[in-house]
Amino acid sequence: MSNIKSELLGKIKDKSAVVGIVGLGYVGLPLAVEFAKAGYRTIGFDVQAKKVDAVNAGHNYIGDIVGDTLKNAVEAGRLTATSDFAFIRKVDAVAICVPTPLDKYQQPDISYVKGSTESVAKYVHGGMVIILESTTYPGTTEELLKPILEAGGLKCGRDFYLAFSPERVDPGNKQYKTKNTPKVVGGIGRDSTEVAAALYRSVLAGGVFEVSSPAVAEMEKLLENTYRNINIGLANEMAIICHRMGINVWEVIEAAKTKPYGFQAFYPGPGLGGHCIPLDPFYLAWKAREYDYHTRLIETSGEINTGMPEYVVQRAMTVLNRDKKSMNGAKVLVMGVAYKADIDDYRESPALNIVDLLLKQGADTTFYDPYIPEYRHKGKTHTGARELTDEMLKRADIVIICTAHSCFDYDKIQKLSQEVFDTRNAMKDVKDRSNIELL
Ligand code: SAJ
Repeated sequence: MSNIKSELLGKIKDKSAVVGIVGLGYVGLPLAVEFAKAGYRTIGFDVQAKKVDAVNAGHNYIGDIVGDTLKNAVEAGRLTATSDFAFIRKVDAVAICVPTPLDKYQQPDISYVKGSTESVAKYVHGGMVIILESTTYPGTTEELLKPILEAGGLKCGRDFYLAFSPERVDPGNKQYKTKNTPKVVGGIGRDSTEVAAALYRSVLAGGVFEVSSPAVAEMEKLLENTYRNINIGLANEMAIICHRMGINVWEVIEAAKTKPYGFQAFYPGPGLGGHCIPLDPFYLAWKAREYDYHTRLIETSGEINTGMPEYVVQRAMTVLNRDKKSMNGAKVLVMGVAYKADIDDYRESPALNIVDLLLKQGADTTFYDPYIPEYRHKGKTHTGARELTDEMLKRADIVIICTAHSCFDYDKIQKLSQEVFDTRNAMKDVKDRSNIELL
């Protein structure tokens, strides 16, 4: 066994390894806390001073981190944060957990990955293992990270190890958290895989699944999320077809769910939000073009999903039309702008596009979301109602449910509203259906 491998495995075994986590967001900070809790000296790196200061003050800002775990780790001196990458000199293992958004042309923006890797490369030293966790196109670790880290003369596999291990954080998920979610790891060479897997096994309880290369690990994460994107697209297309046929798509899905094998239920909605599902498949589509392959299924599903806000507004206009009202000048109340229920995240939320489309149609539009009092979208700030009053429900010509927050009183919404357009089947338990239109 090479001496750097045995040394690293030894430091993992006795927890004397110093662990660095680059990017202290919803992926990096919970991971840093897990390493600190496991007994490792952990250094968090972030370019945002406010995040660094918050961590060093023991102030938690990530919902998935419960209780005082962050504060305890900081007070025990096992977790500190910094913006100074020179501390990489002290680090034996580093995980890079930075965003991988799309740019305005729907192209992958890996500037954060590139920038972080360059910052690490400035201080990379022999005996390190470096792991990328950010969701990205297959080939990123080998084609982008490896050359940057070797630029100073070190050799991957001889002087340091390099692997990819996709983050699988599902914000707000009460059952699966960083600690107990299975982890996939693929390194450049067997030793990289083994060392990276040993590091995660020493902290995580969900099991570590080793694959033969970083590209396999990069691709499996894209399969996970493309699978969701396309199945949600199918559910949305079924909703459109069922509506035309006068069939209740929600009843159809409940019936299909009775099949105990070979079917997983996905549900229609106002569109696709979040920082993963709408974006990740386009990392794959983009890379596939380099191999002269056009990912038709992903593109079509993307068209269906991104077309849902327009479809929702069309359907709302039909409801108003039935009441001999025009959308122009109608009072519309949008309930919920978060991209999914019971969280305060509105990234890529379809509700934002629905509000814009309603405003464009001249509707007198307000929104109410207890988790999101205001949001910025396309350079504009939208401020929601501070609270939901009976008056607001009564005066609205139509109430559109965009997010099925569990804190909403759906019986009351039905009782007081003139019309409700429920795009989430959130009102499924409401008995009186007389003024409820379902997507
Ligand atoms: N959505 C539907 N119909 C569905 C499911 C979701 O319209 O049947 C919508 C949601 O309302 C939301 C969007 O799709 O707007 C994405 O929802 P999501 O449930 O996929 O939640 P995300 O975006 O938080 O996805 C994360 C992902 N986690 C990671 O990438 C690490 C994804 O892999 C998880 O499978 C997903 O959480 C999860 O299962 O909750």
